[in-house]
Amino acid sequence: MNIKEKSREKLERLNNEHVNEIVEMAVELCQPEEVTVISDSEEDVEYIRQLALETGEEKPLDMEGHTYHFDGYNDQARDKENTKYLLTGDEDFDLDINSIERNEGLEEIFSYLAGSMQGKEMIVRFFSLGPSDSPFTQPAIQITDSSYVAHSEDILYRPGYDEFMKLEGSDDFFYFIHSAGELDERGNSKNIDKRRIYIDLQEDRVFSVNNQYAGNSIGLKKLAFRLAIKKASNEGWLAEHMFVSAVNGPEDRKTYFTGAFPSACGKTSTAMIPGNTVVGDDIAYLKILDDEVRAANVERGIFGIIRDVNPEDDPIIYKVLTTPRELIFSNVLINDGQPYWMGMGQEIPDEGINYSGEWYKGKTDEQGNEITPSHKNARYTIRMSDLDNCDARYNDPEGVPVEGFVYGGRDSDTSMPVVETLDWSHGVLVGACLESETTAATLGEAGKRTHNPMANLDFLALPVGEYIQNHLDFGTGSAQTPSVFGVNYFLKDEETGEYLNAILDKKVWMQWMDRRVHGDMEAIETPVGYIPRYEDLVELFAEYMDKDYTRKDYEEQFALRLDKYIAKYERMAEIYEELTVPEEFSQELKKQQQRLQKAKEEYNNAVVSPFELAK
Ligand code: SPV
Ligand code: MN
Repeated sequence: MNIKEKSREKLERLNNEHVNEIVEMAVELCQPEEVTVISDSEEDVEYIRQLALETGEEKPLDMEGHTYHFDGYNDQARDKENTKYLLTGDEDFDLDINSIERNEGLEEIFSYLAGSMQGKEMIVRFFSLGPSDSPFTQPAIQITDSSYVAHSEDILYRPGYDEFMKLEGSDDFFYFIHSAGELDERGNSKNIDKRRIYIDLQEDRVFSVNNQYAGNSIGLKKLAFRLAIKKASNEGWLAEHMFVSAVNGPEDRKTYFTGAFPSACGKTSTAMIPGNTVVGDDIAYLKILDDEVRAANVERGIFGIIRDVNPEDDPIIYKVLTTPRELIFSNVLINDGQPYWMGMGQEIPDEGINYSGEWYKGKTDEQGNEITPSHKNARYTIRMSDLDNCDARYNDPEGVPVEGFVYGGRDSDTSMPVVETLDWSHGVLVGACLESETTAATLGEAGKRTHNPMANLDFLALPVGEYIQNHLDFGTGSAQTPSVFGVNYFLKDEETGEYLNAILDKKVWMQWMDRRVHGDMEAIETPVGYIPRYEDLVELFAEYMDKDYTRKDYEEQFALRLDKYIAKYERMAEIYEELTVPEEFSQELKKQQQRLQKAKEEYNNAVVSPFELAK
């Protein structure tokens, strides 16, 4: 095995026996042809950019700095089935979270990793999750045989070699060992049936093999996130699937919010509301510092869905994607040195190269399904600092002060567009009762509701009751507890099936949250929380949307759909009765049900007008 002299020196300089042991273990197991250790120097970062081109994992496009990458045809999203926690003896996570007996899992994944880097170069990189030199800093090592993974991580995460110097030999870091495994003629992972992602909470490490899609391969993204959720719970802080962004309120007032939404429920679009500024779009660490709740973006980049990014709906991102800079497109259509994607607001060619190889319009797969020109989960990888609306404090080592939490699901017939919860523990209830309806675009029955606590179901690394307890404790740990809001952008008219809100109405909801946080507007108390007064929305819609907000709009959107709410909380009670949850939480759920029952007796109606509630 060939470890280059310079690489050896870089390891020696860290003077950390734990790092050395891990690198040795990875080398012995994966048997790479050579090992390259990457520091934070520009020379090393450039080495990886070039390597990605040399290996062909990325190819250049006509636009300067732009490259594209393809994942294998069946490797286009997170593999939920084969992502498992390694658990021992009597450990068990509820909510059907996948796990495997630890020794059995280690044995299996080691057998797939054995010799997986033969003939390949093993890259060892050091990163900082969260800003470096900060109370949020979480050092992490990525070991991978994929130059695309190593390059993506450079765009998405802060460099961390210097953080490892500061560790002074400690083992307080995460590490990730990834191999794409054997490759086919297109350079894609061949043994998809042996794709595994195994999370070892005991050792703060994750092994990932036979895959390339970033959600599976990039240790620092959803794999580190799972380790962080567990660590946060042990240490009394939060790791959340949340955006962080600032509402620009009256007189240049800036108010920071964090928000959790299941996929395809408006998370990125909320973070990117025109006029607001963005700190992060995917994962936040929240800690109490100086008696305030502060949030930091774990990442410094965005791995975003490219579908429907066009000059009309997403002007800021569109501009980034169409001007020279370092960025990676994945799983889009390539034709004559140009990238194309669905919904880009421009005609797409009838042929080109895509994730299926040579592509032509009408091409079908083996099952006869039409292959779309770009995959519906095709993505771009860019830096936060590329965005015109990047918040000035996106890299602040102290984080940003959070004054409101937002939880949103996809709900066609129950939840109001915006509600402020009664207090923190009611907010925890609303977060823990998030549901999302499947759309025609996802597999399975359309309109089916799935329960997704805090939009974090896919990443929970502990029993949900412990996770909820940590949330309950966190809110009371600072002088100023953030307000908690529920939003729903997907309410429909029952008869016509039309959405009751316009896409950008969320801008008004966020402004209302800003007014509420600062005590500038009163609200109406209802059994499900505080809702806006009609006259306040008239004012906000006029100011921010230049729109007449009618009594009819208000009446339809903010009607209290009592029977539906009662049914929702019955579903939730059924789920949570089966689980071990904190008594405070069970009481909160009961109180919610009782308030709804009481309203039902009082109004004796399935639906109550907000004008009625205001009386
Ligand atoms: C998500 O699916 O929530 C993502 C993309 O942010 S992935 O990297 O696949 O997790
Ligand atoms: Mn995500």
